[in-house]
Amino acid sequence: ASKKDLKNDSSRFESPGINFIAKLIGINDVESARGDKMCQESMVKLKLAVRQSKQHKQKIIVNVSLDGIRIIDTKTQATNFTHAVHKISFISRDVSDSRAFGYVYGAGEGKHKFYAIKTEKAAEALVLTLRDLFQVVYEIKKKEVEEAKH
Ligand code: I3P
Repeated sequence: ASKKDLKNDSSRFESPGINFIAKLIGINDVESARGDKMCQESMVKLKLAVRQSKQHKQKIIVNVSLDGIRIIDTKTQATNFTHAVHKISFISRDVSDSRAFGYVYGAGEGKHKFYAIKTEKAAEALVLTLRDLFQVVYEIKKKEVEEAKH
């Protein structure tokens, strides 16, 4: 299939979605919904905190589906977080670490949280998958609006 076909194919995001092996670096309150500098600063802070704790990072599965991002604990298989696509406001690459990325989630009442994640392989694969998911969700919404007009 061509790249374009894949982009518009929502079936890969249908249940159970796509899984990535990763670790949770940490979660931090941030002041706004977006911003590269804000996310990079938060990433550095969280990495320092987890290193100083001398604990292993929590092993997680990052599940990507039409429901959004699910963070699942590898050991217990419990879902720790489900973050709907429309509440994810920003995706941030880590400029100094190809295996790390983060995203900002709108936690309600104007609160924003940054989730910092270390992936087993290059984070770019997960970032690109998320970009495709956002596109697919946008196209589904657009189609629904158009169909409602007829
Ligand atoms: C580990 C090493 C790994 C790291 C792991 C560290 O330290 O830095 O690369 O995993 O983190 O403990 P050491 O070399 O001293 O054993 P990641 O690359 O996935 O971060 P962890 O303990 O949080 O799993």
